[in-house]
Amino acid sequence: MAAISLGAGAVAGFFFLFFAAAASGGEAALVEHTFVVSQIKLHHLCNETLVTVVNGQLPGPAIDVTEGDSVVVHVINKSPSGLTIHWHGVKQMLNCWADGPVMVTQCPIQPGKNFTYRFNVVGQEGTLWWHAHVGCLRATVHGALIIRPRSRGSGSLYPFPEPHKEIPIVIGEWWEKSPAQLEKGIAKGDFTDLPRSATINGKLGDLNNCSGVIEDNYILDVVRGKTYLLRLVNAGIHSEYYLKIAGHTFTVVAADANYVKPYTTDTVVVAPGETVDAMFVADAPPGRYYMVIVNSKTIEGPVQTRGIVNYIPSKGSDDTPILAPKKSCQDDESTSFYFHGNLTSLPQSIMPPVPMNVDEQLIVAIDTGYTCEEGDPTCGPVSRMNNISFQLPATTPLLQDHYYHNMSSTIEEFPRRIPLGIVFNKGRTSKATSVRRVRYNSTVEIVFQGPPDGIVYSNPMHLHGHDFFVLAQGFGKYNAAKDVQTYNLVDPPMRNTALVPISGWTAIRFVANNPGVWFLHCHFEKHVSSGMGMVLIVENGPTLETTLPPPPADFPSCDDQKSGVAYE
Ligand SMILES: *[C@@H]1O[C@H](CO)[C@@H](O)[C@H](O)[C@H]1NC(C)=O
Ligand SMILES: *[C@@H]1O[C@H](CO)[C@@H](O)[C@H](O)[C@H]1NC(C)=O
Ligand SMILES: *[C@@H]1O[C@H](CO)[C@@H](O)[C@H](O)[C@H]1NC(C)=O
Ligand SMILES: *[C@@H]1O[C@H](CO)[C@@H](O)[C@H](O)[C@H]1NC(C)=O
Ligand SMILES: *[C@@H]1O[C@H](CO)[C@@H](O)[C@H](O)[C@H]1NC(C)=O
Ligand SMILES: *[C@@H]1O[C@H](CO)[C@@H](O)[C@H](O)[C@H]1NC(C)=O
Ligand SMILES: *[C@@H]1O[C@H](CO)[C@@H](O)[C@H](O)[C@H]1NC(C)=O
Ligand SMILES: [Cu+2]
Repeated sequence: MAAISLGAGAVAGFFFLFFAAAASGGEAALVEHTFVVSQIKLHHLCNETLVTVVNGQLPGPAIDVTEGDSVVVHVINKSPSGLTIHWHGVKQMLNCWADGPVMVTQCPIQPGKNFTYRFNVVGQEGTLWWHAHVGCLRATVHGALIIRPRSRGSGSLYPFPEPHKEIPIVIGEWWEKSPAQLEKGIAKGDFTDLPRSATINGKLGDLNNCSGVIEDNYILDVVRGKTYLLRLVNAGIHSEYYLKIAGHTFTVVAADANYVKPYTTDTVVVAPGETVDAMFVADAPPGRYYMVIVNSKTIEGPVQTRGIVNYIPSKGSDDTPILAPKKSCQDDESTSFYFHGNLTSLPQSIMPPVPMNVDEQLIVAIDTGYTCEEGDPTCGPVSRMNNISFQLPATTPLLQDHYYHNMSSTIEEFPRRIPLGIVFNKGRTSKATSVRRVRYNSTVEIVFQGPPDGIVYSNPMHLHGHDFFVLAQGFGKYNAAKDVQTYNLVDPPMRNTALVPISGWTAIRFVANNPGVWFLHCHFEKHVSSGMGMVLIVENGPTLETTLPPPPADFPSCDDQKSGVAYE
C-alpha cells in the first residue's frame, strides 16, 4: 500500500491524539482527537485580535480517516462562548445526535463543559470539514476532515493517478470584528461588514501590509514533474472564492467528497460550505508562482489573498519575480455557473442511482423581506425561505422535541410552494421555526429559486444528513415545463451544498433515508443567521434498523443554558 504524506493542515497540535491504523487496507480503526477550544490573541495588520480556535491552531487540526473508521472527538470548551461542532458533509446515518447545529440537534456545550462526539464515516471518501455551528464562531473554529479510500486492490488508491502529495487548502477570512459584533450587525439587517482579507491556511498573504510589515504568504513547495492534490475547503463565512495558480491548470476530481469526471480548468470555484479536490502537475519552468484566491463580484467589493507555489530546489535567489495569473480572477458570475454546471459524477464511484419518481417536491424562494414596514430605519431586511424567516427555538433543540414527540405548537409547517404573489426581496415576512416532515425513503426534489433579477448573491444551500444529486441550474425564473427537460438524470454530480446561481435556480434530488432532524440552510453566515434556513424531519422507517436510536448518555444538557444561543 502506498504511503500517504499529510499536508500542512495535518500538523499535530498539543492535546492531539491519533490512534488510526496507518494502512488504508485492513480493519476499521478508531480515530480519536481532543479539541480544546480556547481564545488566543493573533497579531495581524497592526492589530491584536482575540480569536476562538481549536488546540491553539488556525485552521484547526485536520482529522484524517479511512472510509469505515469510527471517529471520537472530545470537545473541551475553555472558551467564554457556548458552542457546538458540526461534521460538515458526514452523513451521520442514524446518528443525528452527533450532527451538531445549535438548537437544531443540541444545546451548546457551555464554557467549562465537555462533550464527546462519536460517529462512523461510511460510504464516503474525499474532502470534508468540521466547524463550529453557532453563529459566526465558525470563522475561526474549523478544520479539514479527510476520508481516504479503504482499498481498491492493486494500483492507485483513487479512481485517478495517485498524487505525489495531498495538501489541505483551507480558505478562510480574517475579521477584526468579533463574532458577537458581526452577529449584532446581521441582526440589525446590516450585511455590509467585510473581512480584512481572505486567508489560505490561516495566512493573509503579501497583498496585506501595515506599517511596513507585510503579511506572510502560504507557501507550497513543489518538485518539478510531480502531481499535487489540493483538498480545498471554503471555510469562509462571507464569500465564494475563485482560485488560480499562475502558469498551471487544474484537474478537478471530486467535490463535497464525491468523485467527479476529471474536469480541466484554470480556475477552481468554491463557495462557502463546498469542498473541491483539484490536482495540478508542477510542469512549469522552475520558479515561483502566485496562488490567488478572490471572491466573486459582489456589491461589496473584492476580498482576496495570495500564496506562493515554490519550485524546489529553488533556482534563483529570493528576489526572482513571482509570476501572477494573467487575468484577474474576479470573473463574472458565469465562471461560477459554468464551473458548477460542468461537474458530472464519475460512473464507477460508490453512488446510488438517480431516483426517477419524485414523492415530495418543494419549490423554494430564497430572498429577503421585512418584519416591519419597509423603509423603517429601525428594521433592516431579514433572509427568508418561502416567506418564512427561520428562527432557532430558544429552549429545546428540535431533535429532542421530535424524538420525545413533544414538538411545540409554535412550530410552523414549511410551505411546499412559493407563496402566490411574492415579490422577491420585498414585502412583509414573519419569523418562525419552520419544518417539513417527509416519509422515510421518500424521494425529495427541491428547486431553489433565487431572486430572478437584480444584483444579488449566489446562495450555497447546504443540507445536513444527506448528499443529493444536483440535476440542473439555470438563470432567471424556473419554468417546470421547460426546465425539467434540462435535468441531468444520467451522471449528475452528488454534493452536500448546492450553489444557487445569482439571479437563478438549482434543482436537487435525494432519497430521504436517514431518520432525524436535518438543517437545510444557506452557508453564507449573514443569510443563515438572518433566517435563510428550514428544517427537514425525516420520519423513522418501519424497522429498528431504520429508526433513530436514543441520544447518547452524556448529551449536553439544556438546563444550564444561559440565554438562548447568544454569546460574547
Ligand atoms: C473535561 O475533560 C478534562 C480532560 O479530559 C477532564 O479533566 C475534566 O474532568 C472533564 N470535565 C468534565 C466536566 O467532564
Ligand atoms: C484594528 O481593528 C479595529 C476593529 O476591531 C479597526 O477599527 C482598526 O482600524 C484596526 N486597526 C488597524 C491599524 O487596522
Ligand atoms: C502595502 O499595501 C498597499 C495597498 O494596500 C500597496 O499599495 C503597497 O504597495 C503595499 N506595500 C508593500 C511594501 O507591499
Ligand atoms: C461548461 O463550460 C462551458 C464554458 O467553459 C460552457 O460553455 C458550458 O455551457 C458549460 N456547461 C454547463 C452544463 O454548464
Ligand atoms: C416538552 O416540552 C415542554 C415545553 O417546551 C418542556 O418543558 C419539556 O421539558 C419537554 N420535554 C422533553 C422530554 O423534552
Ligand atoms: C408573507 O408573510 C407575511 C407575514 O405573515 C404576510 O403578511 C404576507 O402577505 C406574505 N406574503 C405572501 C406573498 O404571501
Ligand atoms: C426504499 O425504497 C426502495 C425503492 O423505492 C425500495 O426498494 C426499498 O425496499 C425501500 N426500503 C425500505 C426499508 O423501505
Ligand atoms: Cu445565502
